[in-house]
Amino acid sequence: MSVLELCRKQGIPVPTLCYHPMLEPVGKCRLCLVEIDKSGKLVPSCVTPLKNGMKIETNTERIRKTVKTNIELLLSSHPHECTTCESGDRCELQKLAYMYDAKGKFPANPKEENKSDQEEAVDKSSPSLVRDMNKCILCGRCVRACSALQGMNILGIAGRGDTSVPETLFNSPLNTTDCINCGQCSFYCPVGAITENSSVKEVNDLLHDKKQKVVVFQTAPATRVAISEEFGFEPGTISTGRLVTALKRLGADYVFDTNFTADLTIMEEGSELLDRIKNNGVLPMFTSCCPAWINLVEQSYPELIPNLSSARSPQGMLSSLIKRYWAKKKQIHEKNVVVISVMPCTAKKDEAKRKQLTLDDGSQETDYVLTTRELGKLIKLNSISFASLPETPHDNPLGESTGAAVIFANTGGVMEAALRTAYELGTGKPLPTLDFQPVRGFTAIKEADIDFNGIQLKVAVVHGAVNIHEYIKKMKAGLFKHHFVEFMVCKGGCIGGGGEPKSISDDYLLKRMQGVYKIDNILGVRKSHENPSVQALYKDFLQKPLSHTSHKLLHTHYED
Ligand code: HC1
Ligand code: SF4
Repeated sequence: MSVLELCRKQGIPVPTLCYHPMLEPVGKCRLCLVEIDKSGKLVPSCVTPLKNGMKIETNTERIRKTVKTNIELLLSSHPHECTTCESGDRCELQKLAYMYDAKGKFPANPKEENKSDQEEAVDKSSPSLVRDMNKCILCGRCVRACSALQGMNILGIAGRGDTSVPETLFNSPLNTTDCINCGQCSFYCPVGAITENSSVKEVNDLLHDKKQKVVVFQTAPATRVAISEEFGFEPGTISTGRLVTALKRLGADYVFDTNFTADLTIMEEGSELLDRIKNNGVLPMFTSCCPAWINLVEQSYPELIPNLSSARSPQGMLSSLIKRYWAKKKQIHEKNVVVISVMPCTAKKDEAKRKQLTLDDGSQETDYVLTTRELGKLIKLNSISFASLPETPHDNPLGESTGAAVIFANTGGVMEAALRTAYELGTGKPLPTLDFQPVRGFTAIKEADIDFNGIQLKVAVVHGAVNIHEYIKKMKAGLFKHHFVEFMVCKGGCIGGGGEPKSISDDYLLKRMQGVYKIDNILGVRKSHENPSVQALYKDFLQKPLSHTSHKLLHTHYED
């Protein structure tokens, strides 16, 4: 344990910028300074190992002065655009500047003298992210997230000293690299140097002038246990009903639930798995709901495209159903419906733009994607007091869901939900226990064997892109032989998505995960095939899983 970890555990405040509990410490920003055993030397506590009997000073005059100077040094080369910066009130540098009263005489915009360099440093090429390297403070958190957590190495520190900056190879625009849009770099950025490519303005304008449009929102499983963090609540606080009320107050005409199509995904994907097993189809079959995972396969492992389930993600399924089925039933022209999804994920913005997920006229089925963070901003912008909102249920019929759907948010959740249904439909018996522990928790690669009437079904769950690379390497070497594998690119699954609130406590992922399982436990119906609205949809419209209509509306294809 480091000195900093002890301090955090004991609740002793120590300022940090380059440190994040999920990343390897590097001792770069020189803000977490402490003095050990009155040695007269200040050392960064994040890389100082704890020793028995150590005397640690965290708050001497010298420490306070040095930390303040180091913050002022950062501010001297940082643009003063705090009032308009996307990072807003979650900027860690801004908070520290206020706390340490860092008020040096700084140039208003230190890089002003060279406007073209300044503009060149802003990369807006990605559908998911914006990189403004003028605001970079060189903490290296984005680089560590991209390399150590994701194994992607899209960003690296280029140059030396004052001119060094995290860059892509040859400083190419992000959309020309193999970036998978996971947004982990934006999640870990403590300032506004990497942010989501925001749709807040367009959505806000639309909500204030709907121009006869019917505005329909959909809410992803993971958003309901994280949105409240934007308003100061503990991670994992369940806010499903308040989330719906907030969207209605913002002007939503309908709020449907992505969880509904998570249940539908289980019906389609589960049937596809049983079909592949029965008919010697391509195995292992891979889940297809994580859009950054799809990007990874298409860009880096195209030979594995046949292994991907053809089922669209729940976001893709729901937008398709809203425009192609529900709107028709309501006698609303699909062109007059605007679908906005609220997602924990920046890659969903990229998914929404896939040409496979457009209407016949080429318009997007999902018109806008807001991350959980963006929704927090939109709610604040419209002076809605989230904490005091009453609860409203989702609209139906595309808003009814089960416990199996909500656990999609956690690593292992898609697998557990699939097993609850596939086991019962395949064997005629329910799973001995619905809480399927072998696929739960934060172990990088989880494996389980399930006895399917004498056939051993071998499954695995992998989360975090760095572990996915490892899994694929071993699978290709013949070390893994599974029938069905769940892949989620972010650590913890969607609860750790790149668009989730930027919590920095040590246990925010665990708390979100527990919140999700709590919802599953309190819901009366916990198996996707028992969702009455899903059953009715098959009866009235889709007929059966993998039917012609299902294929048209709920499935997709991939391209390298
Ligand atoms: Fe996810 Fe999914 S679970 S991918 O993590 O399959 O983003 O929450 O919405 O689409 O349902 C994300 C979450 C989400 C989809 C579902
Ligand atoms: Fe790396 Fe993901 Fe950021 Fe792309 S979005 S640069 S892959 S961390």
